[in-house]
Amino acid sequence: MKNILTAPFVVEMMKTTANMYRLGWDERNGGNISYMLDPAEVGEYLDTEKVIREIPIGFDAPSLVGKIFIVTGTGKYFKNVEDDPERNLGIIRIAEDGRTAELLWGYSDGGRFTSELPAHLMSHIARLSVDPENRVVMHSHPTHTLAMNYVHELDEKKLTHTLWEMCTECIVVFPDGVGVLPWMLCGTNSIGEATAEKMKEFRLVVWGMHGIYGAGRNMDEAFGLIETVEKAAEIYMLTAHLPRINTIKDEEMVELAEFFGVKYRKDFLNL
Ligand code: 2HA
Ligand code: ZN
Repeated sequence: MKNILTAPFVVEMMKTTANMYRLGWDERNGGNISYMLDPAEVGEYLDTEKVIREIPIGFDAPSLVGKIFIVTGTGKYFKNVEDDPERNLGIIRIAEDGRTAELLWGYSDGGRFTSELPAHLMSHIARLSVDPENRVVMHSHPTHTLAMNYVHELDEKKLTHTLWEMCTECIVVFPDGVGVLPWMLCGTNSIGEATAEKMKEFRLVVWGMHGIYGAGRNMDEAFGLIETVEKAAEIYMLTAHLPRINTIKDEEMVELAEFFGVKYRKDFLNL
């Protein structure tokens, strides 16, 4: 059996959480990541017959039975993952009953997965229904994205349009736009269901005055989506109070989307 601490998926979780902490997006216990793993690859590092303990997930996820995820722990700090991955991360498999998580590794202090597990697993189900290759769901509190939530209308079309205007590459990176939820109580099945509903349409979902969710086929895609929104939001916050002299026009966004061959939300432009 190979050493789990050298597994590429554990190393990726360590590097990504450290990176997000350093960017200032994940203060204290803010943020969480879930990453669906290949059972054969996990089998190189763990005896997958050995279940450490069982933890109820609090809802039914029949379509995820047998799926294995590495997930950040509840109350754990992104800052600390790199120093003690086994305490701050866990590898879980959804049991036959579809409502229990079998702990295969991690949460070594008796802990459990993020309180946002419903939003994560429901988002995985939603993304997999539109993209069978989806693997990563990521939640974060990026500073400028959050700041923008207080001064910009929380409307999907308007928010996406403003973000697209802020960097030339935005419409190419997230042509599907950004879904938006109003402020809602976090950590609940309701916010999970609302997030998943949006995830059928968007890879990015803003949680009003809380943060953002990103989904992708790998860590780079999920991270890159959030990173690009955050960059655009930063430009917005640096310029929103100044007179706007120039802007990227809608016709230019069409030019970009067509040149790069992306399927974009035409209804989010004002043509
Ligand atoms: O887990 O970010 O939304 C900490 C959070 C909750
Ligand atoms: Zn949060």
